Amino acid sequence: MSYPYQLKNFEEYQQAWQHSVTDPEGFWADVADHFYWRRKWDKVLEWNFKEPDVKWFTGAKLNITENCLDRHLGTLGNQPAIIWEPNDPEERHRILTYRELYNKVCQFANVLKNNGVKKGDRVCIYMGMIPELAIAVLACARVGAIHSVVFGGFSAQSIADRIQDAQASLVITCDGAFRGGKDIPLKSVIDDALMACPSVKKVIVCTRTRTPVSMLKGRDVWWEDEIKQVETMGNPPAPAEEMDAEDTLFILYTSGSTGKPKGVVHTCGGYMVYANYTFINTFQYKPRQVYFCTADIGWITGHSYIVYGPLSAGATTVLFEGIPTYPDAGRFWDIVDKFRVNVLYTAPTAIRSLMGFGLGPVNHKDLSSLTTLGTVGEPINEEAWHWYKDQIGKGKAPITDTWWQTETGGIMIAPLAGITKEKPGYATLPLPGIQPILVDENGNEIEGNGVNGNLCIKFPWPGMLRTTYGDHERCRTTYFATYENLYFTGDGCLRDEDGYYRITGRVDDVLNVSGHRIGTAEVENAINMHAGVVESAVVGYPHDIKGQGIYAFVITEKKHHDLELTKKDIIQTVSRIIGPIAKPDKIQFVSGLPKTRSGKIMRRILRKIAEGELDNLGDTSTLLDPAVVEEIKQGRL
Ligand code: 7RM
Repeated sequence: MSYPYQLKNFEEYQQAWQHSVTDPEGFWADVADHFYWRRKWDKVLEWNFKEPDVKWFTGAKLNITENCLDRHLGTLGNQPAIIWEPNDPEERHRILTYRELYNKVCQFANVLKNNGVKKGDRVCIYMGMIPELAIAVLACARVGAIHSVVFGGFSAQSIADRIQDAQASLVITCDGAFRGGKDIPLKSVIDDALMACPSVKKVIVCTRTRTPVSMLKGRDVWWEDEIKQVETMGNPPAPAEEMDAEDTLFILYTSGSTGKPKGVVHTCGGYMVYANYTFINTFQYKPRQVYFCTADIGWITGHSYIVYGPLSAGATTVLFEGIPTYPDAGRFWDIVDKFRVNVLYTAPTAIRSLMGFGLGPVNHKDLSSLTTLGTVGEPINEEAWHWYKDQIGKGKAPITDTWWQTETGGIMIAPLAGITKEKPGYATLPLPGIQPILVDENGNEIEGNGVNGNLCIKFPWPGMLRTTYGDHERCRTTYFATYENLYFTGDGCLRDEDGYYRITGRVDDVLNVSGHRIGTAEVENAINMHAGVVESAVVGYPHDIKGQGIYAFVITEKKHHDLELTKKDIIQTVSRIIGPIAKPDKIQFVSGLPKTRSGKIMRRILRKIAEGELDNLGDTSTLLDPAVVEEIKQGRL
């Protein structure tokens, strides 16, 4: 593989960015030319941000798996595609070459077909981080089914919501998943979820933990048995389904400011081009390098930068089943050492947490293979940035702080590693093809440098979301209605004197806890499910490791009960309704909440209290009951 569209120096970056603004269609056509299309496009781009209606590469036909697998077989057939590192370091790792991965994806594509899956069907995938997860994702793409991967940390209720919204007909899961010292009983969670999901006709269960499971006759089948079936059929070929560039590739649910997560829709052609282009340019990936992204495939980072970006580039991608601190806080460094990892892409929360263990777990690990470091998911504080730079990169590996979102499909603002300048805490400059602008509350563009505003994007890019599944109006109101003719990111942003961008965090009611997006309304809904709760309000507060912690103000029924027990119950409830990632860190019982005369909760005040900024709460005189603020301040945790 060579990457003719990989930018090599700052001049090329500047020229490419200019080109992408003056002639976006020409710019993207040049990139897209380097993929395998069954048929090329009639038109590069048609768009309006009003409806919105955005189409890239219209008329083009392709299958993304032919770009990730088939086209590499001749040259890279024996190269490792996936290196899998198990949770337990004592267990043997697995290496799948491009040919082996291709064969397995084809086999499982036939399994899907044998189980009635057709183009356009929705398939929910709920698995741990094992190679079969990547195989399942790619097999869906091969047969034209729309995958909806649900992170293994979500609860039965969350899965059920997502399955119902997408009307999925098939679920792929495992008996269980190993994560650190825990076994998560995935199949039993699925069984609970499916009680409320009549659309699901089949469940394919892959063996991992050998946890006992119950298999429902006529519905549940074993992955391994189904593979044997395909082998008995003599492993027939699995031709890739011909997809339109604008056919849906996948749905991925993400939290917003309302209580219900949205199904972000990505399409085959544009997403492929964008995931690949951003992978190659941001990380400056060179053929044969070993690349390790520590995200979970259940999040967009895993979709774009464990599976589709790297594989479409013929890269070697490391898939790690476990967690950074198991069996000890040196695990990432052991993996870097073991596989001679060149590019490491992780989250600030992981860096901060590992930093807390000191240098013991880092010392005596050979990290000399590392040429490039990346971060994603949340703002990185300077201390963590420098630790990453000095202790992990030994001062010589560039760091790329990548800003992007589930909705953007791929990296938007980031240094091109080693090519454009880096600045601690800054995502720096937009990739060529991306036109960010800052606006004030009225939607007026804020020009010049040394300014703060809401971050918007003013021109389409191939990886952007097309809709939110089953509810286009929601897509319009969430992203395209706040400011006319702009995509609104929900993030606040600073553009410094040099024109470099620094993301300051969400300006809506979305929290970012350890790089996971969680809506405050979602957590409130879950808390309110608890029988003793009357009302609640949730805000974020600065947390040393997680970035943000969850602070819940809760009104309970006026009964004599054990408040400590109620706290535990509430945490349990949130864990059951959403998943452990949404558990509140602090719960303060209050007798009332600060509300405006129209009954709207004044979150601004609660946020200030949670942050400990008690002296500057602003004007509270217009509140329905100003006295309640004093009580909340007194009881602050
Ligand atoms: C990739 C991903 C998106 C939100 C986004 C931001 C925050 C992501 C950075 C960042 C500061 C970064 N998708 N965010 N990257 N903030 N610097 N480099 O995380 O949909 O799950 O979250 O995450 O607020 O809007 S996501």
